[in-house]
Amino acid sequence: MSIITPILTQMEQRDPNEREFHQAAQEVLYSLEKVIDAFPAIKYHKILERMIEPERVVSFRVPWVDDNEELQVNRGFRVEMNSALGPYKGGLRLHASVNQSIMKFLAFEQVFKNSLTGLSLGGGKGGSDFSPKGKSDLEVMRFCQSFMTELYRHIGENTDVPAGDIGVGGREIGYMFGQYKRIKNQFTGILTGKGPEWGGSLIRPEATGYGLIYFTQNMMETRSETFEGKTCLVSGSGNVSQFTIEKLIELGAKVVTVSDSSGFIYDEEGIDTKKLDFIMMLKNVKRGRIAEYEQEYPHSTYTPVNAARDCNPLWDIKADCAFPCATQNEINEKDAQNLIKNGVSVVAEGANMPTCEEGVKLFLDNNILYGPAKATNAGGVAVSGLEMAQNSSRMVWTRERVDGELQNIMKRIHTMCLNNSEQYSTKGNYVDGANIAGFMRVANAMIDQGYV
Ligand code: NDP
Ligand code: 2IT
Repeated sequence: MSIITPILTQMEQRDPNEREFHQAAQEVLYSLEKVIDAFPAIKYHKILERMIEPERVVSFRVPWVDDNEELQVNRGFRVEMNSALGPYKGGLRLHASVNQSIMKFLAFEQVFKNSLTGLSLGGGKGGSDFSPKGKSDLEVMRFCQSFMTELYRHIGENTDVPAGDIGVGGREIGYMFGQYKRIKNQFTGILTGKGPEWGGSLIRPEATGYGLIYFTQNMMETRSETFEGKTCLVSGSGNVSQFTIEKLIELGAKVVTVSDSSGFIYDEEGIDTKKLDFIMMLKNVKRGRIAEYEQEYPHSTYTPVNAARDCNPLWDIKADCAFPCATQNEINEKDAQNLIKNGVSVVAEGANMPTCEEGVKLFLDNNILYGPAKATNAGGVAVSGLEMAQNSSRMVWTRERVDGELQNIMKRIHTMCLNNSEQYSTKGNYVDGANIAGFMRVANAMIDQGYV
């Protein structure tokens, strides 16, 4: 019997309701099965058993008062997964779906992603089931202040450094930073994604989307391909999607879709920079719905989400490349089949774990250039690491310097994934490559640091 079988069984028995966490852990453990025999220390030091158990999970009450002067109570989390490589690092998600399983899956993925960046970053994730959608600025501020009034005691520039994720952008980071500073009377880099005038790094807002495309360029180079003239599908319309689209336009690709949780836009003519400006204004300033794009550009079509459908029609549009940038499990098995049937040759993930297990298998079996999230979207946290470096040295780096570092980091991650896939699995299986490369660095650090 494989050594991972009892580990997975115990994990499922301990927390039977944590479906997303099981999905993330299973994928990594199946990849590691291929290296366990070559590294007996993994078994001896119980590295796998320790890695799937968070170092700490904090769950707390977040009371706040809405605009009708009614008290609301949400649940806050911080999962501090692994600190072998550095302070816990990872985003905060504010979305109605947030629960412990989603927090643990995201924190688990973050450990390997952060390891791949080559920086000194442990892994963590946090958030709340509070949804900023439809809330006033003051409601969001009161929520963020209450959230930080508990979170502040668990974080610190050398302990745990949160950042943004779904529902957390510059506005939320600002309110949380202000509350931390007020409680502690300290101006320190305890969050990344800050405003550029008060400690934020240039290029941090762009970093995840840009990094995704830099990584994909590296993958495409292995087949002597470029983005010029390629038709691309992008889902989501938030931070990651916006800068993915911006970079794709710059490289001569044609992006024909964009979406939010209510539906998607198909623009056959392609989204140009002017249309992207409209999307950014709509989503970041007006905080409106993507359906409004159709009113502004009537040649496009809007398709609302239909929960009764067994697949998402966005993924059934003929294209060369697909970039899921919204949320977990947004590509199911049928969606993956549709993408393959329509001739997609590149799938690279901006969102965390956007493809279900069966979809991942289909992409690998069909020779798709498939870039898994923990490698492809690592540019965001990598520039967060650069923000931490700037904060501790009290320096501000230029856009060109940060962008150059980001490109180098994405190139290095690509090379590492490719080399590890060739050495331990099949060359070009970036799933095994990313899981094994990310794992080895953390495992070695855990062995060096003893049984903690
Ligand atoms: P944003 O909140 O800026 O945007 C999220 C987008 O995804 C919105 O368009 C949102 O639509 C849509 N969305 C969210 N939840 C769902 C859902 N359940 N079904 C359909 N659509 C949904 O978040 P980000 O762009 O920052 O994050 C997107 C993804 O990228 C997430 O998976 C995140 O974990 C990942 N990521 C983010 C990084 C970052 O630096 N921000 C770094 C690495 C990964 P709506 O407006 O209707 O909610
Ligand atoms: O999933 C992610 O990597 C993020 N949300 C960014 C984390 C960070 O610390 O910048």
